[in-house]
Amino acid sequence: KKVNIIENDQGAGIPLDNLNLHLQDDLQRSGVEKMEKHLQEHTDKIKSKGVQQKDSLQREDGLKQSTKPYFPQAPGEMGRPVRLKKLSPEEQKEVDEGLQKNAFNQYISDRVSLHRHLPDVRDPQCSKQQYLPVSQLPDTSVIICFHNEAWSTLLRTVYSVIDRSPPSLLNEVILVDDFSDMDHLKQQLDEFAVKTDKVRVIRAKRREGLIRARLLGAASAVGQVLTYLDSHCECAEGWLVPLLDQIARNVTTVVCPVIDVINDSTLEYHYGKAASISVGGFDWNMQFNWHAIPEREKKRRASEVDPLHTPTMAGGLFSIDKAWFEKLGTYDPGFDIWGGENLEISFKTWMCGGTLEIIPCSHVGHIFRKRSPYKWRTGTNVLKKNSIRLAEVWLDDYKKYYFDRVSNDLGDFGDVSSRKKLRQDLGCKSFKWYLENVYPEQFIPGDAVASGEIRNKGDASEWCLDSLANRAAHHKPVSMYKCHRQGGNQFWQFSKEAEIRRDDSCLDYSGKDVIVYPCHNQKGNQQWKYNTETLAISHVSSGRCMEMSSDHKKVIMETCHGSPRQQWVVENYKPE
Ligand code: LR7
Ligand code: MN
Repeated sequence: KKVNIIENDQGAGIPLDNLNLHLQDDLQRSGVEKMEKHLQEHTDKIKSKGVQQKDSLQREDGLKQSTKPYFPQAPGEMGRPVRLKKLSPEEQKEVDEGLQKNAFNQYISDRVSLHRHLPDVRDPQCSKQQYLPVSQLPDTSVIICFHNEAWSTLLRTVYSVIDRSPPSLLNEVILVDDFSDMDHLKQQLDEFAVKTDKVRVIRAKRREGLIRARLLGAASAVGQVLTYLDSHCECAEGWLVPLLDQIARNVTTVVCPVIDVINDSTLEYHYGKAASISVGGFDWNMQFNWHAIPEREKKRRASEVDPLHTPTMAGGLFSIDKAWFEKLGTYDPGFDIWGGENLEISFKTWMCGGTLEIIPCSHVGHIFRKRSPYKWRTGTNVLKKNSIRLAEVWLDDYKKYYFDRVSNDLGDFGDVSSRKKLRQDLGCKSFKWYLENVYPEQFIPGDAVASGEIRNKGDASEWCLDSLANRAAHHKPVSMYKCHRQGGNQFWQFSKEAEIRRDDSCLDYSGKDVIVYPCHNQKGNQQWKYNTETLAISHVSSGRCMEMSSDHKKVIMETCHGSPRQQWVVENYKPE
């Protein structure tokens, strides 16, 4: 059977009985009584008034809920999770293929309405925010770049924009095809665009990568504001006005919605309270990360739903005044495929006179996935090259902390002279200013006592202390791995405060494993001592010594006895 997802206005477009999904079950599991009641009321309203629905947060701005009728019981409605029943081997095959191609559950996405309703995820305090009338707001071109996106996720992104944006503010939706080869993204997509009056498709003539694809979109956009989205998003009710309002007040303000998580295996739409929103940071691997709102920022704002200053943005979802984006020199066109551009636009915005904010009353969902499903270029480390260009141009002397992370092996990163000139012509502030004023929480590795690998002397001295670099590795035991001299997961620093750390992650021992834990600056379980004569690394409060396990896999803590497996060579150790 073929699922008709093209004209999918009503539920999944196929009779519910034929769907092999745990519908009733999902309603009970996630909905509890509140959801059932909400759905019932919603259905009654639709029945009694045709399809018009009043939104409690509706204002004089033409904002209204999607007016499509819907089946409350349809899969994924109101952002509920969809789970599959036991599948036949053929169905399972289809699920697996979808996962393989997209790194999210396409099988489920294909069965969720392209116009599904979402709960109103805005904080109740948002109804008190005052926005300028629509007539005083700039209009926007929404630019969505994709390389081999699934049909249902791409179209759901587009429809969520059209269904939930005041028509007069939505100038156009530009779909930039970054040289996809999937069939449905060819003629079928052109035909779709022709049928709508707002959607345009432009196509890259070769694989450009998402950054140059975004520049292609910007070059042909006619709206006053550019709004970028990934190709697997869902804009929630009321998402656009709070973004444009903030730009209308000051064109140098760059704004991001709150990014809600759409689950990659159930398509559930998750959202949290305004107080639990995170702000963006970065580590010295030049990787973006999330943080709790700093105290200074909590004090600065009158309300939890006021615009939130953020040192960096995640990258994919934001609005920027088109002229301001151009003044800032858009993105470095030397950035290939993916990555680095999010930090570039963040640093530039702050350093060159603008402000970067997260707008708590604007929500957009994004399918977060655990791996990248498409091909990158082979032969070069694209992300590293982008990050080196970024550091060369924007980090001043601080670039050395990143270069340490890649063992100062810069390779060929191309020519950045025109980007440096751009920075100079704009008269942007220093990176030091940025760190002191915009991101004072950032750990600066400068005064570390040691930086580099930590190599064990036992069993041929081939084994190094190793961890996973990302935050997800927090609370995981640190382990041993063959030394590779590439920095990364084997890069450690001894801080003056006697921690063994990388960025915000510290080695922590509380009696069981040595784990990677957020640094707390309280010494305690995070205080270590290196003895340059015995080469022992000891834990101050327990008095035990770090030892490599006999299978070279684990780090164990033992009574100190000085055997080679308790001896460590700490690179660049220079005690004060
Ligand atoms: O070669 C490519 N060409 C493309 O057009 C590679 C990707 N793309 C498209 C792709 O189809 C997608 O729409 O670019 C978009 C981003 O790629 P994803 O979705 O594979 O990666 P991601 O979600 O991890 O992307 C995050 O980081 C990127 C690189 O820095 C971009 O900034 C993305 O926009 C960004 N996504 C978000 O900020 C959403 C929230 C994720 C977080 C944190
Ligand atoms: Mn994405």
